[in-house]
Amino acid sequence: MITVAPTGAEATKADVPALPTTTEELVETAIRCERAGAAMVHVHIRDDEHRPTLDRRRLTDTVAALREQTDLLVQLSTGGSVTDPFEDRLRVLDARPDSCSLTMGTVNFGDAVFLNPWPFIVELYQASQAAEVVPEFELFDLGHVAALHRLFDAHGLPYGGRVHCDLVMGVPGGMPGTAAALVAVVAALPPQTTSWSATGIGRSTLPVALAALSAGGHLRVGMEDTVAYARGRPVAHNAELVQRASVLAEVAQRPAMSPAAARDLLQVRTDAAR
Ligand code: KMH
Ligand code: ZN
Repeated sequence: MITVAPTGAEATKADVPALPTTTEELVETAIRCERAGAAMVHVHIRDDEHRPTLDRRRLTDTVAALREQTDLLVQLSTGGSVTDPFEDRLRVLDARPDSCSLTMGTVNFGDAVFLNPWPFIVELYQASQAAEVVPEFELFDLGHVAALHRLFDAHGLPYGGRVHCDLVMGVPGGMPGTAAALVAVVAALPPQTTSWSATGIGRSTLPVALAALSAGGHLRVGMEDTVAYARGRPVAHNAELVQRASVLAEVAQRPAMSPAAARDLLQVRTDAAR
């Protein structure tokens, strides 16, 4: 399964003009990435000034637009940007995505701190169970894996009964984007885990993708995680990164999964909207 994370909350439109920040750009990106082999889109939205926002109406409209134009699973970020308040991050679920990200602990994030205290994790998890939204557990560090064990022990399985994790590697302040770190985290995942993917930030993109493919994982790529295709060569379009991931997956004889197969893998709800 290839997930594309096309926008994120960190890069600015001024610095990275190819970043999809409007709904039109996001939908165009999603269409091209689906054709290139993506099955899921991890969505952060921007306001009219291209700044990160968790505006509820805009989130709902974005989910609808993506569903209308693509068959991709729509995953909304509940991480938002490091300055977003907890209440706004919880209300992301009101937009009724197929999936939501759920980060399993606080982590230094460059010069900032990405806050995910335990009570917030539990509240968001229980809200995802009630809303029938499948969480993707974002793991930035080995300690986040320990928190995942604790979560299942105390609060049971997620909606749908499947457990999908995503290793976010190479964030300055989190685990490094290396094969050794990936192997350590995968070995420590809870037994309830049914699938996992990995993404490497910046220059760790390729090492992490290759390690994930060889270790049986799925892939996340996109301009949220890297804005350079190669040294000194900016990404021109997210579809380039998806295309490269598809080629790597093909070479590894693990070809890209369709959205329908991903829906089955993650057991997202079958919605009247579809
Ligand atoms: N933008 C980061 C602070 C998520 O999407 O849930 C958080 C993030 C994780 O991107
Ligand atoms: Zn994100």
